[in-house]
Amino acid sequence: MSLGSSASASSMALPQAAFTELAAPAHWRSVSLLSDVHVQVSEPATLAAWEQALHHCTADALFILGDLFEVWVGDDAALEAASFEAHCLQVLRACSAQRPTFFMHGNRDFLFGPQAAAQSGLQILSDPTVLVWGHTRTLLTHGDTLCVDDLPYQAFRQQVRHSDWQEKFLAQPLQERRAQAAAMRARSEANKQVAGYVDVDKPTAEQWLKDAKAPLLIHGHTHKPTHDKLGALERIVLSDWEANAQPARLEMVDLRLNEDQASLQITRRSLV
Ligand SMILES: [Mn+2]
Repeated sequence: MSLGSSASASSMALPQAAFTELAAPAHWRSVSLLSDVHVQVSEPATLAAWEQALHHCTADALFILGDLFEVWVGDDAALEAASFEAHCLQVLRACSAQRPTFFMHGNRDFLFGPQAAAQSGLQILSDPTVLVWGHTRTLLTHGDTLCVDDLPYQAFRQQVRHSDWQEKFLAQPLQERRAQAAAMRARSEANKQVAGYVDVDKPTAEQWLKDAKAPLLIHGHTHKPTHDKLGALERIVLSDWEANAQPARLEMVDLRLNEDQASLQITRRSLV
C-alpha cells in the first residue's frame, strides 16, 4: 500500500457539511484558538513557544483547529517511553486539566485517535462544528475540505479518511508508518514549492456559512492568516506557527462574548 497514491478525482464526492453544534456553557467569557503549529522534533523553538502558550492560556476554553502535529502516525507512538508524542500529550493534559480543550483533526494529524484523546484530555470536534455561544454562531473547520479546487488532495483525503485505509495503515509497524509519513510529507512539500497553498473556495465557504446560519468562519490549514469578508460574511484564517521565521509566526486568536451576548470581540494575538 502506498501512502501517496490517490484515488481518481472523478470518484470524489462534493463536501457534504453536516453542522454539528457545540453549545458553550453560560459562564464562558473568552476562548482562544490556534491551529497549524506543526510541532515536530526538528523544531524545538516552535515546540517551546507552543508549550508556553498553553501554560499561559487564561481562556475558558481552547480550540485547536488541526495540524497541531506535523504528523501523527498512530496513538501507539505515544506509548513509546519518552517519545515526542508522549511529551506532547503530557503538555496537552496539563492544559485540559485547567479548561476544556478541543481538538479538530487536520490533514497531518487525522489519525489522532481515541486513545490519544483520552491520554491528553482533548475533546475531539467533528469538522465542521458550529460553536453556539450566547446568541452567536461561529463555524469552525480545519479548512482542507473547503479547498475544493485541489482535486488531487481531495482524492487523497477521501482515501486516507476511509476506515479501511486507516486500519491497513495502522496495522503496519510503527517504524514503517513513520517512514511512509516522512515520504508523504516530502512529496507534499515539493508540491507546495510548485503550486503554493491553495486557498479555500470562497463560494463553498459562503454556502457553508449560510447553511450553518453563522456569520463568521474560522479556519486554518492554508497558512495565509487573514481577517476578511466573504460577501456579507466574515472569515478569520489562523496562522501557522514557526518560531524561527523572520518575523516569528506564533499567533492565537481570542474571542470574547460581548455584553449583548450577540456579538464577539475578536483579537489576533502575537506571542512574539
Ligand atoms: Mn492543514
